[in-house]
Amino acid sequence: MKDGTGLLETIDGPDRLKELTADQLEKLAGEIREKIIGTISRNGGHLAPNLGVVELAIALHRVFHAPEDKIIWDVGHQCYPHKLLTGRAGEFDTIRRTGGLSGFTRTGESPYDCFGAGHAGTAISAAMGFSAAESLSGGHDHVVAVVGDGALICGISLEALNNLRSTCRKLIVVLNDNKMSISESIGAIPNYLNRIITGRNYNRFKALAKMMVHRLPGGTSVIGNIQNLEASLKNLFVPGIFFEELGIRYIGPIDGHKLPELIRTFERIKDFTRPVLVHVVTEKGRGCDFASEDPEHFHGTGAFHPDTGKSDRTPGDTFSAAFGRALTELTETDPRVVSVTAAMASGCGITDEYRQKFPDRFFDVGIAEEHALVFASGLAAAGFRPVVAIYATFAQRALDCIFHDAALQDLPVMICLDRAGIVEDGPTHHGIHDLGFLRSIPNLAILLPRSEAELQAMMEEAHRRQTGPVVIRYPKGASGYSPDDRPAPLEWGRAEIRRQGTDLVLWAAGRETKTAEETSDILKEKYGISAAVVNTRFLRPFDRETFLSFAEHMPVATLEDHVKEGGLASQAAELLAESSAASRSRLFPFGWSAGEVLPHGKTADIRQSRGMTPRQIAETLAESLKTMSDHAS
Ligand SMILES: Cc1ncc(C[n+]2csc(CCOP(=O)(O)OP(=O)(O)O)c2C)c(N)n1
Repeated sequence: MKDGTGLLETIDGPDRLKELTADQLEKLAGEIREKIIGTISRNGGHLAPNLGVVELAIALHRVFHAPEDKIIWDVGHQCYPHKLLTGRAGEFDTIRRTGGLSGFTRTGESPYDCFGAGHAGTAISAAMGFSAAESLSGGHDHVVAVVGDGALICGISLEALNNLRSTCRKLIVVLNDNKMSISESIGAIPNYLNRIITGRNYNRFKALAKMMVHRLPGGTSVIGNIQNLEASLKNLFVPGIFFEELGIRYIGPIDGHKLPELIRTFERIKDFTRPVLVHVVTEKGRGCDFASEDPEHFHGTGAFHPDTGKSDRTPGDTFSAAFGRALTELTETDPRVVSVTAAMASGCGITDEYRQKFPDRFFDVGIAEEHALVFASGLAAAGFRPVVAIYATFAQRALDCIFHDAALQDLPVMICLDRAGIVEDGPTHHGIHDLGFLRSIPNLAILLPRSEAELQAMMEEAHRRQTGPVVIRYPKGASGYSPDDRPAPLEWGRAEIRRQGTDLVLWAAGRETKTAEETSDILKEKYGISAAVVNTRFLRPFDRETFLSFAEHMPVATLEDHVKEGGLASQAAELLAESSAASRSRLFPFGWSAGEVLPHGKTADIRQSRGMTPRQIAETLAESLKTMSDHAS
């Protein structure tokens, strides 16, 4: 090591941190920030959350002894400094790339990732599991859960806090409070935390009282009385009384960028024999001007210029943007329309302008998917027309609410599922199981737009005729259809025949209609096979008539960006099984396999490696048709 430069390269594990001086630790923090900015500028990823926890990760790994001590990062999106400090600096350039490090904690990746994550609000419960296991097995290792202020308000986190004192003798919760979820944290608990941070009255009062008492003759003997007074005043305005009342010792707020203070605090509390919450105040995007100035944009980002934060990509149209446009139009034209999101406004295409224009009709309930769905159901029951914007994978949290509250009561809630299909972030974020869950729920219509324009048309139509709950699901990004490609008028429950064919029908879900059209082109050009293409449009109510009219005469291939089990392929198989077409038709399902945990990485790579490109699908189908005709002759 020369003059403290290149320190990061020498960090082969957290033990190395224990040898460094205070100055070296500060230097290391700078190097970690540089490494993260440089790497994420190329690979994309969660920038601002990670820049905010550099000192916190250093302090935790300096004081605790992972992997024996367990450090559990909620969501896991802020685990980059943790990865850099736990022997993964050498591979860090591969983060989020195909075959590279995951952008979240993942148990298979390292013993230091003791619990995998991706969805918010699980760290305290998981840490409680580790802590209870320590007690049961007579162990003495420490367990630390690091939770953001956004994730703290998740139902699971609050359920865990409620259960903490009665279940765990020892556990450390680090509350990483940067006042931000993806957007600003809102609600009573974030407000309360904010009051603790800004409310200096109590601290001032305490310091003043102590000073005055010491100056009094015999002052020290009065200290006992003052402490009694303090105990009663605590109930009025001590910071953290909320946690104290739950049986959790509250420490803080402390500056999350002052390493000595962090280290001192963790050293002091690590052997407490009751649950403790350390309230650490951090700045999202710390040390990078553009990220700290716009932490919402730089929460999760694609590639950018490392000096300016600017991106070369010209933003084209996307499904999310089309959703935002249709939502704006509906909100403008019908006073009953309101929108609800669970902390995903910007990702879902709900723009700042929309939020400013309709402040009373837009509800961001925080990371509370279950509440979002039941709240929307209440609004619908009261005569409003709620539109819920949520990512497909996070909607899984609210399945029972979709079933029990929206669907059983047949309420007009429009549930728009963004990021349905595979995404770069990996298994926790792929939206490829929703149809399997949703297709068995009564009263629920399920619509699958093939393009941005069709999404808008579906939202308008669903709103116009809506009597019960509707799910509209669409993927991240763009459809590939030109903006001039106008969808044919929608007929409720009817599929759209895109092109006729004589040898085979490619029956596609949503954007896979584009894949089917490209496949059909290749089949024609390369193999002389004439393939019809149908855009499903409605998975429920399903267009049985059109489906069977094709299946009576030709084999069917289903294409979906979803696992084959439970989605379109299952729908097709069920229909064939109950109709006479089954004896004549063959089904070739194309989609993901529920038996495999799909990795992270470029979606194009995932498609390619699983035979899901148009060229590969065409080749598979051509071979299958040939085998069929060989058997027949
Ligand atoms: C169940 C669930 N809903 C939504 C998300 C999307 N999401 C990822 S990070 C995040 C914000 C988390 O805020 P906080 O816990 O305060 O952490 P910070 O990013 O501020 O460090 C959200 C909403 C998620 N991961 N899981």
